[in-house]
Amino acid sequence: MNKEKHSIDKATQEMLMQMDEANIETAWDRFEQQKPQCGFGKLGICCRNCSMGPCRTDPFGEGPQTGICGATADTIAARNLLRMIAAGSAAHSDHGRDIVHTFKMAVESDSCDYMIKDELKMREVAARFGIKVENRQTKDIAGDLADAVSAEFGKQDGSLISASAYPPPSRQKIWQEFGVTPRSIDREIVEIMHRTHIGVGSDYKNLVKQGIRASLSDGWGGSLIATELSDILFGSPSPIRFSSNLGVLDAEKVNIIVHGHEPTLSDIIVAVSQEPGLVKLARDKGAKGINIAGMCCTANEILMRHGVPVAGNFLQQELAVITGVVDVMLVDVQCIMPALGSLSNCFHTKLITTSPKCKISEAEHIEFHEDKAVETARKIIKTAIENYSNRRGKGRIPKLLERGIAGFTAENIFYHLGGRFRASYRPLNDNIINGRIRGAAGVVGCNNPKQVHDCGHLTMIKELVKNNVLVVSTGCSAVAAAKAGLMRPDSAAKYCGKGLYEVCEAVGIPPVLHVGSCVDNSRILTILSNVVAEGGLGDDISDLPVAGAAPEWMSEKAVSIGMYFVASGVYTVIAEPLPILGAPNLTRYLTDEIEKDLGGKWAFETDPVKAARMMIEHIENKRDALGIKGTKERKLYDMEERRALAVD
Ligand code: SF4
Ligand code: MSK
Repeated sequence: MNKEKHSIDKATQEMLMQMDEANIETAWDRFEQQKPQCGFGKLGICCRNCSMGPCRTDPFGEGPQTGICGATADTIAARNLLRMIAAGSAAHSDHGRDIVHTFKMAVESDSCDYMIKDELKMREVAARFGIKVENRQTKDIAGDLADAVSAEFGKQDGSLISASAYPPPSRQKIWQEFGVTPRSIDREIVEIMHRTHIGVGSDYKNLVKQGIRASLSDGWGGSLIATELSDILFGSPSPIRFSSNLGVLDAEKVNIIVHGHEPTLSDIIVAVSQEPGLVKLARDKGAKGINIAGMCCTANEILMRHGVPVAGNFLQQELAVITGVVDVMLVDVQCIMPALGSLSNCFHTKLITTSPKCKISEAEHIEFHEDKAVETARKIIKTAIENYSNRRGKGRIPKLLERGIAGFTAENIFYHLGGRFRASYRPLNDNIINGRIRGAAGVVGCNNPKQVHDCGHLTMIKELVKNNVLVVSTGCSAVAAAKAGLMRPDSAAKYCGKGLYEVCEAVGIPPVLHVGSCVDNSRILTILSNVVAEGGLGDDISDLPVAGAAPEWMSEKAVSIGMYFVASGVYTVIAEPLPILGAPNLTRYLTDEIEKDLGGKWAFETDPVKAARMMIEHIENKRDALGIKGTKERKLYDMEERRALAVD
């Protein structure tokens, strides 16, 4: 096996060799079995939205140019794209809804296992949602906030409060004039399903508008609510040390991997795993303790708040089981490969599903209910402890892990960039204006066996920081960066250009800032809004020298994320093209003309160095438009010059 062809992560390569020797198939093997993949599907020009079909159009212009109902390639591809956005937006927003339910329960019940951990943030968020906070009890404010955020999902009139409370006014005006201000979270998703039904709209631009509106209801709505309420309920993150990669598994301890996306169960699992009674039980069974590690975005949630080690990103989930030391793989929702079911049956690992939304036939199901959170967590941990003695041998854990710092948020960046007594985005804006930092890039998203695992993320990030672009990262991209040491502050000396290095060195931050899970892309939106509000870099997000990228994306959530970044004014480059290339007008619109409407646009580039250079070129063009093209050295005044300074 040419393992380098699959991954640049050494731990992954080591495990792939083991899987090959043991003749166990992985996502990479199944990807090979799928080749050649369907060309019509890739181009987005097959439709099965009614039973007259399935239909397809001929991209070479020789065969049919419409489906049976007359839908053109542009219509078909636009409808398919919208349905991807609906699914992605639904996944994020349903996650948000579950957090709202837990928050409501915490507010209403005195005997609940959850409580408000960040009261200050609760008051700030409540004020943003227009709730009176002065001279009121926490419980009363929280009750009003729970009602307000709950209503965002299903309200029938008006528009999302968060979409007018968080983005810059200029951005809100653009959305209003273009007619894409999100109205309510569920409504936009439902309307996508309506509009893409046979015989509703066929104008691709009008269809895309609804995709934009639904994506905005995700980024500035459902995802934002998930982030804000998670901080309130589980505590706002602050910079925290952590370790990452499969080497965080411990052969001598009971290992539980929490995998998926939501923090509600995993946060409790972390707390309960430290109960002396359970630790003693593990010791009685011959283990040295209980080791919790994360996978995918559940990992990012508990890493950001508790420093829980991360075992890996999306393409490493199967590899973790094959180490033979995972006693329980505990999953909630999203990004969980069905293959884990049959795979864990080949090992002693117990795969436990917990959500009624996500059952896997070969898995044990222990349903999680927030009102019995601690009780359920104890049961799951006991199951893992019992299973420890079923291990077959010592297992094989790659001795590879890396350390770093995570836990950056829109709020605490204030302190790191401004110093404890000068909490402000001013130093960040000043360093962008003076050119030490050329701009910022959000590098986010998944892994995809179409790309060499982690290679797209790391190659792009290294090219960006070398050119003095500060990187913020979420999801599996953040895990890739962490495993490669890019979240160590000392990595700035190795990878950054001079200006960015000086800033990282002075402030003590790594060149890649981990800002959380997939729903926490909303933190990036808030950071961009704060940078605009600080002043000096234009009036709108589209004026900023910033860009976004998802170099190894695979999930429908990534399509929604990309669309809300584009619709917020951000140039967004992805590797695998959106499945629209068979629709020439739609492709031209999304990769070019949409910029006139919304200030952002899509680009597709599989070469991560080329993609990074496209982002850097965009950043430099934005600097040019702002009149800050060059680099200004910091001016040090002597006493005479200081006296000469005019004081108003
Ligand atoms: Fe074919 Fe139109 Fe039906 Fe799609 S909606 S399957 S293009 S007839
Ligand atoms: S987990 S959506 S593979 S980033 Fe958020 Fe990773 Fe993508 Fe899932």
